[in-house]
Amino acid sequence: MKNKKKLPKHLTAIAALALAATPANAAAVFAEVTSGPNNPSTTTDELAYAGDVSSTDLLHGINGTTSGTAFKGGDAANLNDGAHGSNDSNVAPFSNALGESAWTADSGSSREFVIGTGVNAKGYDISGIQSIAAWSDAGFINQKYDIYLRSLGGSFGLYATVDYQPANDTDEGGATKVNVTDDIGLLGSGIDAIRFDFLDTVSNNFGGAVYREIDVFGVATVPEPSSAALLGLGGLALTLRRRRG
Ligand SMILES: [Ca+2]
Ligand SMILES: [Ca+2]
Repeated sequence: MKNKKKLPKHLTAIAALALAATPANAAAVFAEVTSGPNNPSTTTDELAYAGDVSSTDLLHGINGTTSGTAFKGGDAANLNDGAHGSNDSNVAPFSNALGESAWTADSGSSREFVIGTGVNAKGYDISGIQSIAAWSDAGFINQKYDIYLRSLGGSFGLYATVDYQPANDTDEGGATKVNVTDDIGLLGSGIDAIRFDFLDTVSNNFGGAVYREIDVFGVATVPEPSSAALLGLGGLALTLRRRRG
């Protein structure tokens, strides 16, 4: 009887390496800052993070879709239009600043973005999310929302909940910024859509929060390493056949 080839051991070794490379404790990391909260807030407070808004992130130019409770005011499209908008400084009329904002309902508003399959038809690697809220009062700078990620060909799954509420509910304002990253480097890979479900905050019950922008950062997912491993196995099999020949 011929000696059996060693290929199964190579397969076992590759599988073991793959398992060893799989991180065990992926977790969201939140970096949260505020200007204020103050009563009254100042123009400096409200525009503190205006320069951080991105117009080159994955959501830029994408039409979002609202579901659940309608936004309270402004325009939900302002979540990803690449612009922060002006301050309202607690001075009427507020219409200019509100027209440049996305004011969520007290709870239950959702906004979904389909970012697509990307240049490699594999979806996107998501490396970070940034959300900025700013308003002069009523605690409308308090941020609380669920982040849902959808894998290409899959369904939405809850990634993490942002919950940053430094202002009290009636009179404080300013600005807040939350940056979400992951301790293993990516929030998700092969992602083709993202959804934000806005949750109830301690803000005035007249509304939830006044968001100026939500940015999603990442790049198109590249073909999986397993493809390269398969190519390597193919080369090994070819070598074995040549040896036999
Ligand atoms: Ca905006
Ligand atoms: Ca943006």
